[in-house]
Amino acid sequence: MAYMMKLSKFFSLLAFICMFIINLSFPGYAAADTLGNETDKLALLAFKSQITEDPLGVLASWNDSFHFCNWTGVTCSNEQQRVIILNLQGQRLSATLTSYVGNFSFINLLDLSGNSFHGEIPPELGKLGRIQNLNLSNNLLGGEIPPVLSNCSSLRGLALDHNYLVESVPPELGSLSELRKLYLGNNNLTGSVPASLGNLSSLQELDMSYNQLKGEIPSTISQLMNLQVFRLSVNNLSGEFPPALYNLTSLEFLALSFNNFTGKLSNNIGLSYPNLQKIWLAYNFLTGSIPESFSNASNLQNIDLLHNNFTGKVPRSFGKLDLQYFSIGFNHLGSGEPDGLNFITSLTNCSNLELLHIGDNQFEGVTPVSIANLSTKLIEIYLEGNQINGNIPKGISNLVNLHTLFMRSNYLNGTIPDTLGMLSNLGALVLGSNQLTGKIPPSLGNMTRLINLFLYDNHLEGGIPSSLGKLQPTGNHICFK
Ligand SMILES: *[C@@H]1O[C@H](CO)[C@@H](O)[C@H](O)[C@H]1NC(C)=O
Ligand SMILES: *[C@@H]1O[C@H](CO)[C@@H](O)[C@H](O)[C@H]1NC(C)=O
Ligand SMILES: *[C@@H]1O[C@H](CO)[C@@H](O)[C@H](O)[C@H]1NC(C)=O
Ligand SMILES: *[C@@H]1O[C@H](CO)[C@@H](O)[C@H](O)[C@H]1NC(C)=O
Ligand SMILES: *[C@@H]1O[C@H](CO)[C@@H](O)[C@H](O)[C@H]1NC(C)=O
Ligand SMILES: *[C@@H]1O[C@H](CO)[C@@H](O)[C@H](O)[C@H]1NC(C)=O
Ligand SMILES: *[C@@H]1O[C@H](CO)[C@@H](O)[C@H](O)[C@H]1NC(C)=O
Ligand SMILES: *[C@@H]1O[C@H](CO)[C@@H](O)[C@H](O)[C@H]1NC(C)=O
Ligand SMILES: *[C@@H]1O[C@H](CO)[C@@H](O)[C@H](O)[C@H]1NC(C)=O
Ligand SMILES: *[C@@H]1O[C@H](CO)[C@@H](O)[C@H](O)[C@H]1NC(C)=O
Ligand SMILES: *[C@@H]1O[C@H](CO)[C@@H](O)[C@H](O)[C@H]1NC(C)=O
Ligand SMILES: *[C@H]1O[C@@H](CO)[C@H](O)[C@@H](O)[C@@H]1NC(C)=O
Repeated sequence: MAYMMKLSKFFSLLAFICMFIINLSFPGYAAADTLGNETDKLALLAFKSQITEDPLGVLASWNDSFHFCNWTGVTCSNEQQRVIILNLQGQRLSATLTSYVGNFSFINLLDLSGNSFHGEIPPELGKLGRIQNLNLSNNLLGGEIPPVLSNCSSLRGLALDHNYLVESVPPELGSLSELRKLYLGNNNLTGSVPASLGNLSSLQELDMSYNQLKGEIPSTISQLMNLQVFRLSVNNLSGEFPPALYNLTSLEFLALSFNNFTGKLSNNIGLSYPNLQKIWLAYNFLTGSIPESFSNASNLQNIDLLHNNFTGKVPRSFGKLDLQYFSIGFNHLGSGEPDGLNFITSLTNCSNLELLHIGDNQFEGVTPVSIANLSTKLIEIYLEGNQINGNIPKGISNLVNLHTLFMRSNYLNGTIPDTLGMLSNLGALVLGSNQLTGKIPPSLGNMTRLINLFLYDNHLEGGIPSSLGKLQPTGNHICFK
């Protein structure tokens, strides 16, 4: 041990002596540094020379009255006075990106997001060996993603989303072993999801939604053990719901809506994702039943399974979750089950529920009166397009924050409860195509925010109550016939 200490002391001393010698024998060391920061200044001036619009005048300070390290958006390292940050986020600048940006060899953060940069991404960015965050999101950039960005081996965040990028995602990006966040969404990317992305072992967030990616999700994705956010909505992806996804146990947000996924969900899906908060699978071709195990994902708040081919009963276990958003409309759920709506009673435990969409399914039976005990935070309820019979429960008037109540195209009978008039926030009341009888309650005139009132195709009688005349201003759509 003592021997080791001595040895390490010896090496420190040696290092010190060496530095001393280098400084003595290479006075050019300092000169090279001067040249270095001169390079940065040249690059900043080249960057500025491309700017065609600067409505906020952010680059006004970029002149010789100030050292470039004091120019707006520029941060330098203290000692060497090299640019380490260039942050011009949201400054409404319009320009093409000069290839000189590749000369900021000490840069750590380059954030040009939220401007109007156009043209292509210069491949010279691949020279930025120290860059940790490159954010070009929300611009007008076109062309391909330069594969050479994979040379930026320190990258932790790469955001190129909300541009007009085309062609495929370069497989080379799979070598960015430090990458935490990869945002490529809202572009026009084609081709498939590169299997190499499975090598991004540090990845926490992957967003490639709103592109034209096709093919299957590669099974290598199962290696992304730190992935928390996985978003591929609005693409042309296909194949069975990828089994590889069940290995992503860190997932908090899974979004695959608007693709062509088929097949069933694993019965154990909820057990796979202890941290899951949101799952969006709307507009696919998923079949089978909705797994009961979702209730084991105890952090789940937001479920969107709209417009798939799910069948069978809705598990009552959803009441165990603190759901905010429960959307299972446009499926084939509830067929032939007279008690198929009983799960609504279990949802009364969800005290933060804001949206309930079970419309356009095959639910039968009477609306449970327990609907009145759902969360008063509810803003939207969609029950339309089912085979629901019986009365509209009076107690629905408890749901004082409702903006939207859709119950059209069912077999509802009895009268319209006059208590509905208490829903003073309601903007849309859609009860058309049912078997409602009796008079239109004058109390509906109390719903001063009502814009859409649809009562057509029922067996209502009597006139239109004069109180409804209060429902102003113009632009209201009131339809009785
Ligand atoms: C570059 O750095 C050197 C040493 O820190 C300094 O003397 C010189 O003024 C700097 N040049 C510019 C253009 O900032
Ligand atoms: C440099 O910019 C500052 C701030 O915009 C301005 O006050 C100054 O007049 C400019 N100097 C030159 C030489 O343009
Ligand atoms: C930047 O400006 C501050 C004061 O405005 C000054 O103290 C500092 O020396 C300037 N930095 C450089 C690198 O010129
Ligand atoms: C990227 O790295 C490769 C291999 O290390 C090298 O040949 C190439 O010149 C680099 N490109 C850039 C733009 O730095
Ligand atoms: C990029 O910048 C935008 C704001 O313009 C921000 O919302 C986003 O989180 C940034 N992305 C990364 C990966 O830093
Ligand atoms: C993608 O391409 C289509 C046509 O190929 C075009 O209509 C659309 O605007 C493009 N979208 C983006 C975000 O570039
Ligand atoms: C996805 O489904 C749509 C609608 O059925 C179809 O038009 C499209 O060709 C499908 N795309 C793929 C890649 O399978
Ligand atoms: C998922 O993990 C299990 C073990 O935890 C492994 O046997 C299986 O091969 C993995 N699946 C995929 C698609 O990687
Ligand atoms: C899924 O539902 C759609 C629309 O309801 C239907 O056209 C299609 O045949 C169904 N597919 C399967 C596999 O059930
Ligand atoms: C409404 O329909 C239910 C079941 O379909 C029936 O039992 C009930 O008598 C009907 N009530 C009225 C008022 O028509
Ligand atoms: C609602 O309207 C009815 C009839 O138009 C009226 O008698 C009643 O007082 C109103 N109720 C409230 C709470 O405003
Ligand atoms: C770095 O940028 C390139 C353009 O990509 C220029 O051609 C070089 O002259 C520049 N190098 C220096 C030292 O400024």
